Amino acid sequence: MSIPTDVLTQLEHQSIELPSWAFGNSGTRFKVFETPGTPRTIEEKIADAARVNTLTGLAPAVALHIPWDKVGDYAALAGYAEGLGVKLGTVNSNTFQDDDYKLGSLTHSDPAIRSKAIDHMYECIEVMNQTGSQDLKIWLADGTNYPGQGNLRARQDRLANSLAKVYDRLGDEQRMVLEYKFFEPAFYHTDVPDWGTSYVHCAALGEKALVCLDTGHHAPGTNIEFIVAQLLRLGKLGSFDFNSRFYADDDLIVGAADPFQLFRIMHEVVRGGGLDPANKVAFMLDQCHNVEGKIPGQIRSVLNVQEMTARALLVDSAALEAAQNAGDVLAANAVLMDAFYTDVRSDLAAWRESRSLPADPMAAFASSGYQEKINADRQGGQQAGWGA
Ligand code: LRH
Ligand code: MN
Ligand code: MN
Repeated sequence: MSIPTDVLTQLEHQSIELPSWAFGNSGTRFKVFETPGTPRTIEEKIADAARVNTLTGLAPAVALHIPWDKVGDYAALAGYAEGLGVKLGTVNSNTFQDDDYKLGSLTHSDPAIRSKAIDHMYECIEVMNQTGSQDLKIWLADGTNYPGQGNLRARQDRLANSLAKVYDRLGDEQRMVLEYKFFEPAFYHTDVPDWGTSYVHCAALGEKALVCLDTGHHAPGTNIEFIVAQLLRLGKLGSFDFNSRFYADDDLIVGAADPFQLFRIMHEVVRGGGLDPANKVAFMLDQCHNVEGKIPGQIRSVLNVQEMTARALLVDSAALEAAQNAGDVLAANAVLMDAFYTDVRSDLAAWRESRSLPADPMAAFASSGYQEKINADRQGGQQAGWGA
């Protein structure tokens, strides 16, 4: 079969932001493996990300993490990125690697520590002013390990208060995306553990505050596509952090652990208008490549997202609706499964070639000599951030 033109047209606008930290060395708490060719600077991370975009046409933006990607002149960094054909995207805040934040950041009981965390968010907004980025991403490690350790309700009140101060600093075109995660590093309670809590805060803040859904941040068995449908329905799905997981926050290649789940998520994205640029849903990867090559790991990831988007776009929505309304359970399920089981890889390869992109970006990267060159040129690469 060949993919209909209207599906290809929708795929043309797809863009998936890459995390700068995917290119740095990372690992587990047991070991961070050194990888040849690892970037030593943010410029080198951007160069690697730009390479993914050149080969796939899918990744025109790079997300920064502050302070991991701190530089003196962000406007110059944006110019450097543009020279390589990419933009600087989401600015990720980091209030999880400073001793002061051991017992919390935006929720801390000490006003001085809350102020320090708020000032960090202001610093990130200043970076956004210089890079022209749209989104400030806030993920908090805040939480407690033992019942009684903290006042759960007072922490929510302080969180609301701190977030309001950050929100007030946002420019007209800027947004805040509040990421939730059910546990880790806190093991008893987390202050933003689920989409509902993120939604409650975002709804109170206003239209520039939206929920960030990291696919690895749910309890096993959670129906993530339901959350996608609900947030799109509420107009509050701001962004995705895509990755996949077998156990917890594994940060594996998106679509690797459960391609069917990725398909179901993309089906709800398509159905809820999430691919329409007017709805401004930002698609980002949040992954770490501990044992596999980092650039090919990112290429594989964006191709997986594209493939599952294409399959989701192939769902015969009229037939699906008719079967649903007729109460024909198995026919409705069959419509969905027909699209999921459709192998779109050769069609997408041909389409890439028609747009002067390599038919097989993985093979094109392997034979390009880029990896060999950076292996030789770069000595002493940086770790992704944590464990550094
Ligand atoms: C937290 C998280 C968040 C951080 C990133 C490094 O687990 O998903 O998005 O910024 O990892
Ligand atoms: Mn994340
Ligand atoms: Mn995570």
